[in-house]
Amino acid sequence: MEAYTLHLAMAALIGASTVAISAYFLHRKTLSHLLEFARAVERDVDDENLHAGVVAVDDSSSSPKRHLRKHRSAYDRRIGNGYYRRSSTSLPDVTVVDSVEAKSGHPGTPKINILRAISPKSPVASASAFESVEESDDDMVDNAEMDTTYLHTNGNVGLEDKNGYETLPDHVNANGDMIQLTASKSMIHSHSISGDLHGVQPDPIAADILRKVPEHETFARLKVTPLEGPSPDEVEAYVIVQECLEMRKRYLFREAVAPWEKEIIADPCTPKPNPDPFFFAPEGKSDHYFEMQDGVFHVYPNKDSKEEIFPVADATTFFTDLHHILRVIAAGNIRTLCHYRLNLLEQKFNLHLMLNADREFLAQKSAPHRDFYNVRKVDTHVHHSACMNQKHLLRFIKSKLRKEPDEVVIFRDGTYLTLKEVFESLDLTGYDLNVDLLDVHADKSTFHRFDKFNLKYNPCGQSRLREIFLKQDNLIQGRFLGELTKQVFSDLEASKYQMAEYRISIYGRKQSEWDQLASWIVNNELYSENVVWLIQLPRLYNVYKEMGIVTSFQNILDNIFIPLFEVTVDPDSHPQLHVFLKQVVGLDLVDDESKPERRPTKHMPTPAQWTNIFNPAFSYYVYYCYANLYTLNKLRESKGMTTIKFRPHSGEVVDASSCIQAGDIDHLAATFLTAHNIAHGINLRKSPVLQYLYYLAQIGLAMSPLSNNSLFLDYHRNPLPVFFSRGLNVSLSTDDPLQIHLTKEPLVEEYSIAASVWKLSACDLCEIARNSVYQSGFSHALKSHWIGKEYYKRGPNGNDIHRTNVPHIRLEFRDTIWREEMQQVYLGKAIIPEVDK
Ligand SMILES: *[C@@H]1O[C@H](CO)[C@@H](O)[C@H](O)[C@H]1NC(C)=O
Ligand SMILES: CC(=O)N[C@H]1CO[C@H](CO)[C@@H](O)[C@@H]1O
Ligand SMILES: [Zn+2]
Repeated sequence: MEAYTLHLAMAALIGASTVAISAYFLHRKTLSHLLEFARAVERDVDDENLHAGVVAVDDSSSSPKRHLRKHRSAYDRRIGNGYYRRSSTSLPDVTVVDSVEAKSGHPGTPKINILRAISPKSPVASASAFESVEESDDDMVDNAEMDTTYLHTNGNVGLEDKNGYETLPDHVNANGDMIQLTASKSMIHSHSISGDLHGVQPDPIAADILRKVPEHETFARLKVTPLEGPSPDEVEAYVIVQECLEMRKRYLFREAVAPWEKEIIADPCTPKPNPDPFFFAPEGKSDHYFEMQDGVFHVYPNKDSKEEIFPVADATTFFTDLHHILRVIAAGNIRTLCHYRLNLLEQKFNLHLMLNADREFLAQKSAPHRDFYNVRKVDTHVHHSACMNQKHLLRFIKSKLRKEPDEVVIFRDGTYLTLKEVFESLDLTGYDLNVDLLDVHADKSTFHRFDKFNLKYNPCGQSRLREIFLKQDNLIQGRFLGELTKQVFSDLEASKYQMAEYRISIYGRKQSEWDQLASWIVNNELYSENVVWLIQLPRLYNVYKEMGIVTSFQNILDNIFIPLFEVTVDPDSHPQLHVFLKQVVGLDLVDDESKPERRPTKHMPTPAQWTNIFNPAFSYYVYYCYANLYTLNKLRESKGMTTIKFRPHSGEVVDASSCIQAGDIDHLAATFLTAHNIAHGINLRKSPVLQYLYYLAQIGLAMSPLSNNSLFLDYHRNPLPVFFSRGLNVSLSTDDPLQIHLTKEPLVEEYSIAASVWKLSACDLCEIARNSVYQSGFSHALKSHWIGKEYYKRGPNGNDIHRTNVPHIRLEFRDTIWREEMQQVYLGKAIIPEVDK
């Protein structure tokens, strides 16, 4: 402290010396004998103290002196030269003077002498001392300081002075004490608007906002402490909830080595785009041997080994666990408890908003550059066959009809037809075509009618146009769809901040589907830094069975998984597929969830035994896809390849009859155990227990309120805003832009409507956008770049407001509440690692 005071004193000393030239003239009389003294002092002070002075001025903003000077200089400049002396009267160099006094122990004369005495000594030298601090406007400050010193130490100003400072009020000159008083006031004031006011005069409010360090945001924290611990009944219920969470942990596939441990990203500047995404280098075959047993592939290190290396829970265990979860979900006391906890979560969020919404808003303002428009958002759920908007499709059809009328595009009724002939056969010209005629939009007639909705995939109600333009396995090898897709990609790239995960179908009718799809991707060079792929499997066993394409459910599993295991063991066997799989991040299950189905029992027929004409239940599909994918991922990971997450559609359909069947609840229970995240999940609103479990496990939900609007649920009844308030891990997605959206940026349309209907704030939108990046399957490097270097850490530690525009306040709130909730459920014994793996 003492050293600090000394620094300050020296700073004052040097500052004073610059301006003391004028004092020199004013106080010529006393100069000569003071000069001696000054020289004596200076000999001691000289070099090192000059440095000390520099340090003091350079010191942190905690030095009151610095604030004052800066503030003063700006103020002086503003009011103009003629007035600066007036302000100088209130300059609080008193502090400094006082400390000199205190130090020297001689109030009065000695310090005056020091200050004065230096004045004749080379002012150039002292000025240069200040230049080294890069304060160009210090001259004025120095003058001002001099004045104060002068006034303070000598109340009797000479007549010549009075003339010089005509504007000074008399009493100021007359009374040093009074000046001192003013000075301390101004000190307080200047503290409040302290800051870096170099050069320009910024708007004080904007400056105040921008200067705030987001990490140090303060906000009203909620501390809700129940008076007493949970009752024995509640403890029992919590233990059951714990068991469910632990069960999910046993099932879920997670990388043994997390991506951020594998690949350390020191500098998350824009990752370089992959120059050659379709490059294939032969990698050779590994010894792994795989074999199908009861519907699940088992992997062995080699053909002779009997030791299975990636075991996964068997079907009986899964269905037993599923039944356990279903029983838990139905138990009355657990339902009541979860319902209560969920409501409490919602109210806590509301309270948080009431207390802190303004601060969140301020924090967002303080993040330079970022706003909702330039935070990254991923469309986490969109079907590739409907990824373009209808106007785009229409324009594309017209341009093809104009530019390539003679292209042979289809084989129908024994003849090959050119594009022109197709339109003639439909009795249409390019000019006739309009969006209404295209008729791909969902409307009232599709509400609750999935069959009709799928008809809408056919432009003009014509499966011919669909086959030509929206299929990849047609006469032109999907060239048109490829071109259309590329246009969609370049629109995305132009938007820069929007990404998409397109879901594209594999049906499981034949094994060659994978190679066809991969070669379509590779031959059309469908690659974009803004896009990754998901594979969707339509649950259509019964249809294929009826058509005689398959004999048992096992056929479908073989068709889907054999090529995947082959290419993983030996990439050279399907080079294009190997390259394509690097861009595939997830596996999805799709179909009409409103179809009635029978709840599986614990002992189900194996897939090979499943030869009847009925479609297996959703959870049956889920188990076999999950189990094979789990084994596949383990194998891929062990070989350093990318993995494919299980991300099915689930809990989508709201159907009156399903209340009785509770089939949709089965879906959500099955995906609770097995899925990385799910699409939709709106039926969670019907089951408080599942909703609570999805909250605790923070399972991602990719919700599409507009899409479900046209199909199953009115927009205003969509549970998204409630889920969001409660802290479920939700993102917004478009699902089917071709049928649903009207603008060129369907994802922004989705956000925009959600924002206006549900009054979501900019902070809410940015939080949802951030969630969408988490839920997506983009690479670790891209995620680091998009949402922050340490994004994988929990809560505010993982946030970078400069990238996400989400205030720490919000994430700290979410994290605190979630931790409290986990402790509640685990009865204070939850172990929550810093990093979620
Ligand atoms: C949200 O879900 C995704 C997976 O879908 C997960 O990676 C992410 O960590 C979750 N968010 C939180 C806050 O746990
Ligand atoms: C429409 C809907 O309910 N949302 C889901 C919502 O509906 C569409 C229809 O495909 C589904 O495809 C979505 O998956
Ligand atoms: Zn969908």
